[in-house]
Formats: sequence, structure tokens, C-alpha cells
Amino acid sequence: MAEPRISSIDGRLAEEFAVPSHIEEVKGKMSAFATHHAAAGHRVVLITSGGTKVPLESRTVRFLDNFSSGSRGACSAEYFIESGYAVIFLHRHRSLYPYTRTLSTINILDALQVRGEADGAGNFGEVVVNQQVLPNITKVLKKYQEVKDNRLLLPIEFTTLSEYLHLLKAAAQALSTIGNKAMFYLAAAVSDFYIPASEMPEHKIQSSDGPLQLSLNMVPKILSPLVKDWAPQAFVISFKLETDATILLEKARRALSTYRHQVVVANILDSRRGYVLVVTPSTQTELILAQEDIQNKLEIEERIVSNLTSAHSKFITEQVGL
Ligand code: 9Z3
Repeated sequence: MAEPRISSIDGRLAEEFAVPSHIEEVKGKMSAFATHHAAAGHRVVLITSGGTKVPLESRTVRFLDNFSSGSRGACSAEYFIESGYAVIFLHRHRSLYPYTRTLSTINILDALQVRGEADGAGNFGEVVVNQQVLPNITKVLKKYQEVKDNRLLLPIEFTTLSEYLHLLKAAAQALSTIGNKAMFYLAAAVSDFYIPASEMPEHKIQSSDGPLQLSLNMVPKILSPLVKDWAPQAFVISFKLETDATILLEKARRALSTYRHQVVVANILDSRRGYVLVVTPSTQTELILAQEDIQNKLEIEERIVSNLTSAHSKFITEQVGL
């Protein structure tokens, strides 16, 4: 079936998906971040991470969620920064976050101890970090502080599908000013279905009304205007998630020919930590971690990011003189 025209997707976004109240402020921040880093000779990557939430009622009690822990996005952000990129991290509220992700199993109250007593004169004693977690925390904190001091990470949060769609559009427009120095790494798990604002009940759906029948609309294919219209010079990578390995490559190829972007990273839910297929119009490359590598805490994102940063360099070079 033919894709809807770009202008119709813009129109649907405006009409059917609530615009976040802070959109202009966030767009301004993203523009300033991109301009600053491009002037300093950095490339900028927009990473999307985590799953979108689709409410069933406007005073939301129930919702549909897309599965994603945010691990891929958070982990990739660190490797992009190590490779010299500045990162806009558009992520689901409370999904995994760069650097702190490695401490997410630590209970902060188990990690700290109070020494000394409060004296009632403004002295509360001293809080110290337990020896068991100290080496790990120190290592992560050092890296995190360096990133913060150099302002290499701009975090932006979304929760609902509407917020995600509007913020992605704003990011694409903000990054269009830096042309092919921008990369889009769309790892978020985004719903294909939603209930338009006009059809959504205000109050909690009542079980006393009997079994629930849901009718969901198709979410507009946002990749289409992103590639053609909002950021036409950028290097764009989408992710394809399947549970059936036999259709993975075909689905990735179909996405590339429909949207005409540069790369699809295809993965299967159960094996995503150890296997991905990086597909371009002319190549397909398997990236694999052995079970032993995973036990040794190697991360497949290091290989994904290395593959894509090289491809981005090639993309920029090939455009010189066009
Ligand atoms: C992915 O495929 C990501 O790799 C994962 C990462 C979500 C599997 P985690 O966050 O998992 O580390 O737990 N993201 C894309 C998922 C998606 O919704 N793709 C759509 C599709 O496959 C549209 S591009 O059709």
C-alpha cells in the first residue's frame, strides 16, 4: 500500500496526538546543543530508547506498553560518547540510563553508611560508600562527571506515544541544521497502534459494561517524513524487532526500500544481547557475541556502534564533492 503523503502525516500528528506543552523549549535546547557541538567538530547522534505507552483512557488507568528495558539505547549512548559523538538521549521516563544502568542492581541504602551522630547544630554526621561497591561507583562516577563537564549528553524524556512522536519530530528539525553530521539511532520500541484523542473515553473503562473490545488505529509511519522532509541529509538507522527469525531479513530489507534510509539493525527478542544483523541496501553483516563473551560482560552495542560510526564516516566522505 502507498505511504500517506508527508503533509498528511504532519496534519495527523497535529490533530490526533496531544502536543507536549514544553515542545518549543525542548526544541530550542536540542538546536543549541547540536549547533554547539557541530561547531566544536563533534558529530551528534539522537538515540531513542525505551518503549512508548499508549493510554486507553484520557484520565489514564490502563495503557498498552511496548517492551524495551532501554538497555540497548543507554549502553550505546556510552559507546557513542567514547567514539567522540555528542548524544541527545530521547528516552522513556525511568528506563535504563547511561552510566547509572551499571549500578541499577545496587540498593542505594545498602551502598551507604552513616558515621558519627547528628549534633543538632547542622552537623548530620558523615555518609560513606561501602567498600564492596566503592570501586564500581568510583569508576562510573568519574566517567559520568567527565561527560557532564563536557556537556556531551542531553537527556530528554518521553512517556506516551504522543510525546515520543512530537519530540522526535522536534529533534529531527533541530538536527537538520547540522546536515550529514547528524545520526539518528532509533532503538526505542514504538507502538504501531493507538486510540486517537477524539475516540478516547475520559474516565476509567468500567468492567460492569462487560467484555472490552478495542479498536486501534495505525500509528503514522514517522520514519517517512523524518528521512524525506525533516532531516534529509542525516544518517538514519532504524531497528527492527521480530520474534520469528525466518522473516527478520526480509522485514529489514522491506523497511530500507520503503523509507530509503541508510541502515536497519535487525534483532530477535530472545537473542538480542548476542546477535544482530546490520542491513544496508548493499550489505548484510552479522554481529555476534559468544555466550562466553556475554559472561565476560562484553556488550554487543560496542560492535554495533563501531560498525555504524565507520559507516557514518564513509557516508560523510562519499558526499563530499557531490
Ligand atoms: C529494538 O529492536 C531494540 O533493539 C530493542 C532493545 C527494543 C529490542 P532493550 O531496550 O531492547 O535493550 O531491552 N528496537 C526497535 C523496536 C521497534 O519497535 N521496531 C519497530 C519494528 O520493528 C519499528 S522501527 O517494526
